[in-house]
Amino acid sequence: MKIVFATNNQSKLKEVREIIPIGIEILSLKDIGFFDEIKETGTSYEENAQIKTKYISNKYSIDCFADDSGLEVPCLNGAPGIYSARFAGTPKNDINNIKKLKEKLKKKTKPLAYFKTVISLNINKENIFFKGKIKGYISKETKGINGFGYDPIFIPDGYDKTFGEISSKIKNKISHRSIAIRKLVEFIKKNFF
Ligand code: ITT
Repeated sequence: MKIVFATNNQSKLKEVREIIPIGIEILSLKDIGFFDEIKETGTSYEENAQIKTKYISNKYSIDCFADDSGLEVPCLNGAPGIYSARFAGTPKNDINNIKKLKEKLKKKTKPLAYFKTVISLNINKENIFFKGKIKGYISKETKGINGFGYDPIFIPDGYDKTFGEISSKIKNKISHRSIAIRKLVEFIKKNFF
């Protein structure tokens, strides 16, 4: 089967294509000829993920899913959270986001952090959510070139390396996104194969 992943983030697209098994073909927004940005005006991951899938499903009458995700730091009251992509302003910039977060955490040692993902799936005119979460802490140093976003400063529980240093194979086994994607795959296999 073919399904659209409604994202403009090419790193997310690459990750999800690596996680999804053979038999489910992921089409990108470019593949269906969509080149605009969908405004994320919601106040939760659920709302923002659903805004993206509703927009694409309505415009193209096509099955699709989207993920809205973010990094939450409890000692900053959950910031940057749903504002993770544009934490240091617009247009989004990973380096500036990391700089701003590290500045806010400079007096803390190993501050607890969570990556969270909510996937909205629109299929056969039905809408379902799948969630994923991973616990870790924010590293004092920015390390590694793998992944994207806050990966070079996030150390997952049980590891002593950042997601930027860990291989994509391992990130895709343990990450918030991979947990949510595996739930989506199970759902699709159970109901549509
Ligand atoms: P789309 O909305 O087009 O999918 P986006 O990058 O704007 O792309 P989000 O609105 O979901 O996506 O913002 C998520 C931000 O949270 C993302 O830009 C990163 O800064 C951060 N983030 C989410 N998942 C991450 C991950 O696996 N590794 C590192 N940073 C991540």
